[in-house]
Amino acid sequence: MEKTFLMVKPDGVKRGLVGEVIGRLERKGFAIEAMKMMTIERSLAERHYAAHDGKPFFKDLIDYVTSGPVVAMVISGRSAVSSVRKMMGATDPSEAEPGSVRGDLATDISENIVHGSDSLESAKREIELFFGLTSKWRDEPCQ
Ligand code: IDP
Ligand code: MG
Repeated sequence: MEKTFLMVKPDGVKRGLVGEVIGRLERKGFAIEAMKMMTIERSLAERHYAAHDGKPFFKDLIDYVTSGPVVAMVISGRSAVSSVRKMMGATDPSEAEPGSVRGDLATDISENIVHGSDSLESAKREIELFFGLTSKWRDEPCQ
């Protein structure tokens, strides 16, 4: 069993797609371990997306992801990290497979509804960033 971090980004919340995303995860068989709606501070957004610092779209990405509430979640299940990434679809919705969240519901490479951790290491880092190092997460390694 693995845990991963998933976030419905501001465009997904504004478009009323939180239930759609959660429904897909639940029907697949994943469990929601933790969930909260929040508006991200710039400093948290910059840490979360630190790997993209310096890229041409970085400022727009931070503006966008802090532009309204997000719904942040910890999802658990078998091969949750890679499986949730497949369910999200490719970053660019024009390349995302039909049947995926982005393939079915998005057209824009920047406003692409969801974020999901891309590795076990990212999942652990992102869960800690958004949900903190509570004793629960410290005692349960993220895999
Ligand atoms: P991911 O969300 O599929 O993991 P990343 O490459 O990690 O994709 O990029 C993070 C986010 O940055 C994307 O989901 C998207 O919102 C935005 N982004 C990525 N590449 C571009 C781009 O070329 N132009 C504009 N925004 C981008
Ligand atoms: Mg990424």
